[in-house]
Amino acid sequence: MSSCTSKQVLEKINVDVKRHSKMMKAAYGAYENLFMSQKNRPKAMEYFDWFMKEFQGERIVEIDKVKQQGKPAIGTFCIFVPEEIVVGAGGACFGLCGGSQMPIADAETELPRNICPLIKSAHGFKLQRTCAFTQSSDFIYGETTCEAKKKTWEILNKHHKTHVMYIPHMKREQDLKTWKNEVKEFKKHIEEVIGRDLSYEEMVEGIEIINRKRDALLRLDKLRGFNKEVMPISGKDALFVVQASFIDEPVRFTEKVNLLCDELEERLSNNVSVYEKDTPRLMVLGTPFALPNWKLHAAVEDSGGVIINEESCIGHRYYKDNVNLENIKDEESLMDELVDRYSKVDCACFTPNEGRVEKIIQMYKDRKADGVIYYTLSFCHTYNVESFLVKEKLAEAGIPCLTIESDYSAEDVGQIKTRVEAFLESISFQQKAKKFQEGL
Ligand code: BJ8
Repeated sequence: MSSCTSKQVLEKINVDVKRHSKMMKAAYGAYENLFMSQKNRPKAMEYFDWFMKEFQGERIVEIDKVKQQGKPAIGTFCIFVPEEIVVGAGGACFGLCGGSQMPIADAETELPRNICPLIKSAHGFKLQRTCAFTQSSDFIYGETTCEAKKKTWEILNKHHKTHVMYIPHMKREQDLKTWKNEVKEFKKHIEEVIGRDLSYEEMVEGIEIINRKRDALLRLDKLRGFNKEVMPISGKDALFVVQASFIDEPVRFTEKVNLLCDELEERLSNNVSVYEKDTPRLMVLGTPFALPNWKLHAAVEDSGGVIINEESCIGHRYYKDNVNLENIKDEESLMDELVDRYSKVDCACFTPNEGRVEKIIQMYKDRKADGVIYYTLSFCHTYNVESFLVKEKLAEAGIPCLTIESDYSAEDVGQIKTRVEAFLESISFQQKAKKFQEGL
């Protein structure tokens, strides 16, 4: 597909093409600096390098074709929206832009300054018309997970058709019943776009496609972080793959991730590591890393550490559970299994959110990690408050933890790097002291 065609599509969906092209140049420049300068990258990352260049170009042309066939294109901000239903209808379900500082000043003309940067960034992208995914959406599906989000949808709806899914904040029986009705309503909205009922078989197919995508991501997660001596891929590259999972075509994406995993398996058996054997291996816990938020990963990996897992919605929380197809025999049981799968998401919007801490400790043990960073986007109250309970348990388990609260601006880059360096130094010191003691 020629770039001229991409441009025509961008114009058709009313993207501010000039501003969009400036933004994409800046984003791609940052990607070249941070990603393509890395040494010894897996060859299979070439596809993802191409995707970074084309996700707002050829991918948008692809989505436009989907729409021309009368199939849905749905924009989301949260992993609670059941993408299986959209994919079952032959449509495209994608996460909207929300990881850049660039549109925030525009967003602050309508939103308060002191709310989470993810929401402001996403809203600003709409005001500027610089996210081709937002512009492609038949409608946006918001949810009631946090205060700032649910109020923003009322304002966003003035600019772009926005439906809101009610996500309960508890997981009692009555909450799950309400949730099931919300999933059914979501299906109705998709049927309105396609102008017919969605069949049971189509929904099963959607589930199969997305299950396979999550399986591939889980495979990558294990290959990336379970070996203490060999790190076959950098944390930055693995993060980008997960970020791409929210916008790429799922069947092709799954195939490319599995090819990458094949290569990583080979690297593991041949001891090909991108970092030295004693590099401190960290897990990151907390809020999502929307594309192109690479700030923390860059700080860690430029300071001599490596990130081996994100306990985040752009990460393990997204792909850890699949829909159980074995229990599905009709549409009602299919809806039950969807709700069952989605209610396993341990977002801090739930109270209580039991199980998250135990899961984190288990993940830490499985990976034999050396420390964790509890990362919260500024003004995300749920994750910020919940960090107290998580850190308490981590301390009991003797797990080193650094807390970082940040936004998308460049202002605190130096400060974060200094704190990360000090954290990595203290981990290395403890490791050396342990080895010395063991040698005595
Ligand atoms: S399931 S984490 S994607 S809500 S927008 S809650 S960072 S203040 S994104 Fe999330 Fe769904 Fe939960 Fe995951 Fe905080 Fe910001 Fe709100 Fe946020």
